[in-house]
Amino acid sequence: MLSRRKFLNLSMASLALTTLPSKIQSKQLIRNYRITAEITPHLFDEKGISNNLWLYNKQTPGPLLKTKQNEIIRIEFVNNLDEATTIHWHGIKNINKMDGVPYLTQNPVQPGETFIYEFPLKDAGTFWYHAHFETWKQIAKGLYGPLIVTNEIDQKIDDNIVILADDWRLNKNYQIDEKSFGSLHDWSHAGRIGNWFTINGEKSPEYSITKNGFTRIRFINASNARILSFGSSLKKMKIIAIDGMLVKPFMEDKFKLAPGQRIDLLVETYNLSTINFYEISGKKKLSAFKLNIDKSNNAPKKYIDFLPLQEIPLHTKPKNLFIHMQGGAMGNLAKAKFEGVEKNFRNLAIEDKKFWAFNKEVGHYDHPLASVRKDQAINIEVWNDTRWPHSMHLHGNHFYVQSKEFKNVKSPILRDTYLMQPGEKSQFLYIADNPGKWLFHCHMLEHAASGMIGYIEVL
Ligand SMILES: [Cu+2]
Repeated sequence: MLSRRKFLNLSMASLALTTLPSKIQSKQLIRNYRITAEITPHLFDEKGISNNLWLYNKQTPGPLLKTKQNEIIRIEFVNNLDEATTIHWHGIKNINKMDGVPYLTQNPVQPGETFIYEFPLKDAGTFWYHAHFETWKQIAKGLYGPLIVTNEIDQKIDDNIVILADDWRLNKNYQIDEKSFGSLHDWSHAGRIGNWFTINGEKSPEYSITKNGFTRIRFINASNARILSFGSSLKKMKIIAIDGMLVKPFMEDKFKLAPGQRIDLLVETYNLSTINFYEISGKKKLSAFKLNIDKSNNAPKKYIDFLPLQEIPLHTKPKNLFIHMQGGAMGNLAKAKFEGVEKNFRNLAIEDKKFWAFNKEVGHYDHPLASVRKDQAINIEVWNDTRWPHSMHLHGNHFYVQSKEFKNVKSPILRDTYLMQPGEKSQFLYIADNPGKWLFHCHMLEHAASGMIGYIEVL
């Protein structure tokens, strides 16, 4: 175990290297995309077409946005829905006004309106984008897609496979179950858990990969609330990146993937002919996807070197912020403040549909948690004092956390979304080098909608 002091030194040092450039340089290449949001029919199953999905560019997942590190992405976004929406770029150290949080960083994009999102990609890695307006409904209806930023490491990779997993809730007619949107039970318990598991919109797809090659598999969990868990026919899986950030590679026989999180694996095929991946969070092991090794396509031998993060001692005393998470079913939240009024738990539930609080205050998009000065080292001390796990996400920043999520990694890792177990206390360490209002919330979307949300302002 690292001592606390050593942990802080290590964390602050590495973070100091990841400052966002203050302005976009004109020589940077701009990648242009156009994205629309619209009602789109989709065939999940031969027995019936789902005709109430909301998708980007009429496809699920939304289009793969691909850029190189240090390029600029420019997305012309058109809202063809009949409700307002916004897009959040999950995991990107974004410019605050491009972060996509309605009422906090931008006005909602109204039906028929166009909004231009334009920002530099400072980090290479696996990211995703999704709707951030009534997120619990808009993501459940399909408004999300992958955003992949590559760099020189990816040139040595033979095959890149994005695995965007979702846990839909369909009714017996194969439509998105709209009746249960806003279910008080979901909002106060584990969130909206689905009954129809897909990888890239399909059941158990298959992909072909190069023999003797390197395959990078980029897992993204777009579920509203289900904590996915993946296993495979490989004895061990090599994890090379977490939430978009490279890690010193380590092996696990299975791994969890909470809503919003990403994990990248590096698979070396050797003499195998197929590799099967399974989703193993439920009672029944589900076939997730299959890789078929194409023996006619033989990659030349090569070696990939992953540079670990630099460690330079840095002596900064962080500012401590305290987040005491309470609420939910079987919880200990007797009363909390909502919009300035203190109410007991029962009244919050009945009158306001609120169940969760940070520091005895029920949050919303423009609920301030703290104000800190730019470049201040921050230590968010989070206590999950509830009976439920929570997938805690900080916008616009990655933080160091002594993760308890893996068996075989002991040192602090960089995450933007950390899965906290009931009762767990943890510390999220980062340098607040990105000015603006950054949302901090549970990525179990029903929890965020019913109070587990607020923002940290960096001045
Ligand atoms: Cu939660």
